Amino acid sequence: MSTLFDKILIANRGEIALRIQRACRELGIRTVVVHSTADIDAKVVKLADESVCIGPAPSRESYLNIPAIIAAAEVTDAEAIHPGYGFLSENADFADRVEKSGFTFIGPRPDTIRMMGDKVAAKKAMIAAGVPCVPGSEGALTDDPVEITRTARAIGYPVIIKAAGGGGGRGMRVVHTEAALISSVNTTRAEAAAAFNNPDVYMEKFLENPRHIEIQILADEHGNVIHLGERDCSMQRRHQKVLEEAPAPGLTPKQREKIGQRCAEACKRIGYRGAGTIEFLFENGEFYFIEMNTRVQVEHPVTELITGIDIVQEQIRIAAGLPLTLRQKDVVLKGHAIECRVNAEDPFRFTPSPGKVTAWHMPGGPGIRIDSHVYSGYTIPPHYDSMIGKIIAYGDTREQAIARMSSALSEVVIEGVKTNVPLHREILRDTHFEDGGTSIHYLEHVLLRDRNKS
Ligand code: MV4
Repeated sequence: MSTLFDKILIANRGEIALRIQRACRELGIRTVVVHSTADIDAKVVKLADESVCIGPAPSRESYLNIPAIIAAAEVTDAEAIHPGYGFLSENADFADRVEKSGFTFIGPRPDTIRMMGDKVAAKKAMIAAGVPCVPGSEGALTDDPVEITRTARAIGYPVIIKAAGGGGGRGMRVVHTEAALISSVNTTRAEAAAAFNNPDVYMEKFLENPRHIEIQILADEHGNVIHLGERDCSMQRRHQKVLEEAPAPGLTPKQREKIGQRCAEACKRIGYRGAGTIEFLFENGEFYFIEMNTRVQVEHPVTELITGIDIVQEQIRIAAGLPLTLRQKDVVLKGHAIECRVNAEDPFRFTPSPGKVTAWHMPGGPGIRIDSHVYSGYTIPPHYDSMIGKIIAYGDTREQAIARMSSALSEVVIEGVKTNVPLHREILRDTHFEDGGTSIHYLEHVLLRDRNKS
């Protein structure tokens, strides 16, 4: 019997459901897995102490079905619910319903989730807490074209208009000239009203060639907050991260310490609880806050490998009301880790490639971690996202991590579906990636453009 929880319900699927289940097993906690009809043959279901089918394949009717998930927790007598990432993980109303139904939500307080979901409110909170932000409008834009024009002139073009209800690249528009300003604001506003049921938009200076660097935070209910350093997630395509690494190439210990402490201090001030990630754009040596994610992230393993901290176990301990297992001075970053997200997709056209995996051979050896729910003979359903696993390489140095990842990628055999493994092999032998520090536009605008040349 665990001193934490006896039983946790995992409200997710795929590799993260398995990751959470492994954390539970190590802590001596039984797991209830909820799944759709499309996931009956999932590995996590086979390995679960109990499982409950909560609906048909479409997410809306299963993994997003709040009453069905609460009912599953009730009938199985689970004590806590882990939402993973995506699906209901950043749904404040779900967190509310979980707690009001008498279960523990493994994540931040519902009000914190709600605040961070409103990007205008999140930015205000971060400014108040001393986190550096992108220069921009003071809160949401008014309806006054004269005032909007004045704001844009003060910031200087190009500017970017973002929806308060957006995030992750949804609901934003870059404006290069005053002539285009008001119509762009109006269009973004209309789209925001339709997509997020919130017409609020705000304005920022558009940073042309930044990197995406994010800080991992852990906060307990006793006022202890620590940061676990940063991850560089700049290698992305259409707002989908492809490869992440920690630490960020070229960041100095001084820079890391400064931004990390600012983030931890901010989380203490806002009374943050659980694991969280503060996302920044990084340009010319400066950090600019853009968003905070109130969930465990796909790329959390790279931080786990360089810190030795199990982030999912910490989430569970925090939710049980226990203090953090470490103080900031005990957090030591050691070595380098790189994660390649493996997607079932056409490596050139990027179209999804679901279906039966007829052969599945994953690499191993020193410094290689595989987080995947796939097995030989598994059928990847077409209803969910195309990520089928992650290959994570650790080394004493970035060079060693790259060498191990390159070697690992050469061992991979996946048959029956197309995957983006060829893309990862290209990235790993790219000289600019080898140098480190490429911007958020590098993969799309340079590497993929040049792919068929030379
Ligand atoms: C920006 C930006 C440039 N300047 N904000 C896209 C996702 C959302 N999290 C914020 N995003 C951006 N905000 C300013 N003021 C460029 C992006 C952006 C981006 C950010 C992170 C990772 C990939 C990106 C790809 C395109 C644009």
